[in-house]
Amino acid sequence: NGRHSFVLWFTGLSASGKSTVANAVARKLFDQKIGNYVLDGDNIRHGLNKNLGFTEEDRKENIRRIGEVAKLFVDSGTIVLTAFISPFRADRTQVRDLLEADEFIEVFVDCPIEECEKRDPKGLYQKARNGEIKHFTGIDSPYEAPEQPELVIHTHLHSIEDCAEQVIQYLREKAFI
Ligand code: GGZ
Repeated sequence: NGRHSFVLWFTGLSASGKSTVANAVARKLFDQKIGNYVLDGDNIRHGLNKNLGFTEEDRKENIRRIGEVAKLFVDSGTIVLTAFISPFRADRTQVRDLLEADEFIEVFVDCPIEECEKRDPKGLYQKARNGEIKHFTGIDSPYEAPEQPELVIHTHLHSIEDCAEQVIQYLREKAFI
């Protein structure tokens, strides 16, 4: 496609649905023959960022590197979707500032922590509650919700399919796709 590429930056708590919605959006884009790539813990934290943990400093560095990688994707003309907690406002702003104004779309996956904790697909919330994991986001490490996200989606109120469609609708309305 001849259009400009951009970053869809999903942010939210662990188990809020970031990766799942990002991958559903990616599939919808592919169905329209729009090339894209999803960056998430599987391909970043296990590779490029495998030397980083979950201290504030490491998370900051995690997001900084992901921002730089996302920028490379945009420069190459590929739409990139990122799915990281990215709990600190300042770090997300830093990525926003790295890109042009129309290249960064912040998507807040706003799911109450009670619901995330109920889902607990990897048992991490339970471990955090037991003190087996320290600095867990939402338990003993902060999550700073976006103040002006381009888009807010609610995975506790709508299906993954509907959430993904809301993102696609936004992209169409704003002529991103
Ligand atoms: C938060 C943690 C932690 C701690 C391990 N706090 O549900 P998940 O498993 O698959 O998603 C979480 C993931 C968070 O990595 P990010 O790179 O997205 O975090 S950040 O943007 O803050 O750098 C969770 C797992 O890693 N995990 N320990 N202490 N999440």
